[in-house]
Amino acid sequence: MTSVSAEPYEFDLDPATTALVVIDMQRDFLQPGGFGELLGNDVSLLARVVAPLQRVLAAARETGMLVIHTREGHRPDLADCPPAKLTRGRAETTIGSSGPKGRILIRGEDGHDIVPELRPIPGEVVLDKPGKGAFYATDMEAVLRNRSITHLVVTGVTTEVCVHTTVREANDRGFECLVLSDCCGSYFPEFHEVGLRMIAAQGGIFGWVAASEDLLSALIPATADLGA
Ligand code: TIU
Repeated sequence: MTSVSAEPYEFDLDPATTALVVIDMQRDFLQPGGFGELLGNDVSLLARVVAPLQRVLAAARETGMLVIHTREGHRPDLADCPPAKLTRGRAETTIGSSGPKGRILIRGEDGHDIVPELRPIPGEVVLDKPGKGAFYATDMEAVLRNRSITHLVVTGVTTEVCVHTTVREANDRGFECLVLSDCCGSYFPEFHEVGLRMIAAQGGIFGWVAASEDLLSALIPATADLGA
């Protein structure tokens, strides 16, 4: 068992029953010409998440933690895309439209895939989701229960949208969630800050929040044990 210094108090985890969840680190959200930019956002704001997340991903791989990468997107025929999601924003260019990285938010297209710096390796779970939460219309819960996972370290983008929705879904299903503040990002810095505060407030109403350094310093002894 490893104890991570966190808000509102320490988060105890066992790497064997913990999954690192990396949410939607896709070109469509992080690079120009994708869904994030289509929504009117400055996508460069998310770049700061990549380097700390690379370090956490390396530590999770080292300690043998289950790693789950999610991708938000839809079938090429859009059969799984609610009309409400398609028409929201009244933009002419929308989900399924052609862009510089292929069709926007469509599975199999360049923009839908994970940025190269965080590319999944064999043995890691890549979970495609049509909504904002990782549990809605996916086999996320089955994947976690089959591996006896009870704790989640949640990272990715965006803090107040897909990260928050996933943490709320996980919390209601009984999973303990630690959100890493510098491994999540938003197009709205103020939403990021307040979104994190919302999670840890009220005694940890949805979970815990820590900086990646706090997780890494707690995992280092576990990493050393593996090599012993
Ligand atoms: N728009 C926005 O902030 N986010 C999304 O649409 N999806 C995710 O957060 N992945």
